[in-house]
Amino acid sequence: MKGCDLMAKTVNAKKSGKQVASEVSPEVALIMGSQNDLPILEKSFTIFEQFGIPFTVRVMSAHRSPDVAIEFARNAEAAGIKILICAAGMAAHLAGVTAGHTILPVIGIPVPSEPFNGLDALLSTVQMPPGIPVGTVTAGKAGGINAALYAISILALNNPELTKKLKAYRAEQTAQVIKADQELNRNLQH
Ligand code: RP5
Repeated sequence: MKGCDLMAKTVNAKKSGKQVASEVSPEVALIMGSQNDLPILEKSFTIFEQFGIPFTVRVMSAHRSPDVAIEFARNAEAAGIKILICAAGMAAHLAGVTAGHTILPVIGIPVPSEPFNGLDALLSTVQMPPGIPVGTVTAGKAGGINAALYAISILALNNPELTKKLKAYRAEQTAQVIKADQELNRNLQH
C-alpha cells in the first residue's frame, strides 16, 4: 500500500482484497502531521478495512499547515465524520488543536521520533488542559491498532453488527494466545 496514493482519498472496506475509492461518506478521519507518520496509521487502515469502516486519510500539520487542519476539524461534523484520529510526533499538537475545533471524539496517537522516542509526543498529546479532551493511545504502531479498535468500539455503541464483529475479533485474539501457549508447551515437552 503506497501512502501517497491514499492521501486525501476516501476509502471504503476491503473488497476482493483491494481498497477501493467509494461514494460512501467516511465515518472516521485519519490525520497525520507528516507523511512520515504513515507507517503508524497504516496499522489503523488494516483494522478499518477488516471491519468495513469507511475512512478518509489526510496529511495536515498543526504547525506547518494550521489553517488547513483547523478548517478540516471545523467542518468534520457537518461532513458526517464521527471520530477523528490524529497521529503526530515531536511537539505533537495536532490532536489537541483538532479537538479544540470540533466536539467530535478525537483520538491521539503519539509518534516516536528522535531523540526522545515518543515521550515528547505522548506528553504533548495526552496532557490536554481541562475542557478539551484527547483520548490518547499507545505510542507507535501499537497505537495505530488501538486507535482504530477504540474508534470501532465507540461506533459499535449504535451498531449491533459492528459489536458482533468486535466480539469475534476479541475471541480470535484469545484463541491465538491459547494456541501459542499450547504449541509452546508441546515443544518444551519434546
Ligand atoms: C510532526 O513532526 C509530525 O507528525 C512528525 O511526526 C514530526 C516530524 O515531521 P517530519 O519532519 O518528519 O515531516 O509534526
